[in-house]
Amino acid sequence: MQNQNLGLGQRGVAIVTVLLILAIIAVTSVSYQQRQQVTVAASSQLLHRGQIRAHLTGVELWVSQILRQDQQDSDTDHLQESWAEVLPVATVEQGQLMGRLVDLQGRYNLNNLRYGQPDQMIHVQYLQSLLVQLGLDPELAWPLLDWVDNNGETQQGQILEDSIYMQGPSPYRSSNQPLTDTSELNLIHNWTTTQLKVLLPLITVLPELTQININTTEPQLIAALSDQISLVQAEVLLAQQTTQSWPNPDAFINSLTQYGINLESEDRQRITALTSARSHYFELQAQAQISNTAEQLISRFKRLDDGSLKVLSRQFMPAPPLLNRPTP
Ligand SMILES: [Ca+2]
Ligand SMILES: [Ca+2]
Repeated sequence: MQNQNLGLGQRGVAIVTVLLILAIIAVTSVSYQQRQQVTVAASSQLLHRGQIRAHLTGVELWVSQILRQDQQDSDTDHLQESWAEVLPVATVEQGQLMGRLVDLQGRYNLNNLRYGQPDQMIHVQYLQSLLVQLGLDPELAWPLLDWVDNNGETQQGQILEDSIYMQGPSPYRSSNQPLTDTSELNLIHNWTTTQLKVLLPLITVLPELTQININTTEPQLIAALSDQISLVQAEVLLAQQTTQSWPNPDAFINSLTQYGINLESEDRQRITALTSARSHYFELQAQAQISNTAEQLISRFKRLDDGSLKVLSRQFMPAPPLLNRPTP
């Protein structure tokens, strides 16, 4: 009887063990399948990223050819040219692609405050006019000038710049060199995020003195050129950017008379110094998507005299899905 009970007990243990093994196999199997799915998804995403980068690099090569051809075909740059056309969402192998070129000289280069010597004050005064146009404090130009100039004393009051920047909870020193990125502006005395939000669409930082291209710029930058040009007049002037262009700053100045704007010779000289109808610096903004993976490429480059491009920076970033989005 005792042996019979022992036998039943052993069979019970054996059944439980078998069930336990089956349960472990089931769990292991599910876990393996899940791991396999994750591995497949990761491999797939990696493959898609590689394809996306190949497409985006292809766009960069394509725009470099367009800009080289444009250099051969024209002495001016304006918005009716091929380079200025937005590449709409296009279907490529297994995905979509879009992009556009932006003329960085359509914006004001803040490093002109550093590179603009000996006519530095022309640039300080221009930036102050632009700040006023945007409803910002024109005095912001001074801490920016101190940040980029090559000495350690403030322009106003001759205080040591570092004495301002070393007082905060995270002390740092004044840069005393040209800006390398607009994000640096957050570090400058009295410059705030709110002010930057207004200013950023209209400014850039480039590695040499540059002029504003009158054919690709914005009304606020034109109105800041002279007290004689109102924002409304600048908007009317630039409304024609898509159908006509100016071959040089003199032609632009002469066209102002049609609007009853007669500039003093000092204003004419300043506009001639600040503007141009030719651009050397461009930014490519491109996006590509394959399956659910999307990436953005921001490339900044200088077009050299022979038409070739020198890349200043190239940044790949994850991007939200491209489909059903407006152009960037
Ligand atoms: Ca051109
Ligand atoms: Ca300084």
